[in-house]
Amino acid sequence: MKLYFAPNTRAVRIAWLLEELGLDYDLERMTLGDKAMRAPDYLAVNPMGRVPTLVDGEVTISESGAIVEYLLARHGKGRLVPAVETQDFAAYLQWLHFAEGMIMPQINVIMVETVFLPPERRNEVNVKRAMKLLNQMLGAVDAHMAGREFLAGDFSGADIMCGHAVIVSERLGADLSDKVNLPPYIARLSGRPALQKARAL
Ligand SMILES: N[C@@H](CCC(=O)N[C@@H](CS)C(=O)NCC(=O)O)C(=O)O
Repeated sequence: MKLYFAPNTRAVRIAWLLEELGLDYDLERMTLGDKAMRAPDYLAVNPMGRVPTLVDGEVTISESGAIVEYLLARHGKGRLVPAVETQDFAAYLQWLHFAEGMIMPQINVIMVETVFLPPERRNEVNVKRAMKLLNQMLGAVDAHMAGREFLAGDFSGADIMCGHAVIVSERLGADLSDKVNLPPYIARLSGRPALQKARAL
């Protein structure tokens, strides 16, 4: 298996999962913003020129949430997914998809408007709106986490997807002061050796 990876990106999710599962993989290390990500040989692997991408034999797959579901279905041997007949399974799907569907769109706007655009093209209104929405989304995670250690029963792929989005939100300066359940959740996830390994890649 080969993981196209760049540090401090969504590719950390996949390295984290591979480490949790103890699967062997080769790392194709890239750098965000580097020309190599738009080079024809990489565009042949991922036409968006983005990371993560996973190549597993004949399979090439991108989209971090899809890769998480693929790896767990194909190589997970039942680990890190609640049983389908339990209520936790619905929670697992909901929070796994909440990451890219509801949290990361706000992060994208904040990154574009505070880092990627040249100062003269940045729009403060967009940042404020994205921060407000981000706060609402994190509020939903916080409310769900009351009395829970993880999003869907035991630690699962949902924590890798949504937990990573929560960690990134905190790093970007999201206000967690009224979200009592999120700092301990972040600490719980950050203590996992598999995440520490993925972050050090
Ligand atoms: N929804 C995609 C997003 C992929 C994505 O945008 N990745 C970013 C890094 S976090 C990227 O490769 N950006 C490079 C670029 O925009 O040139 C996923 O979850 O995998």
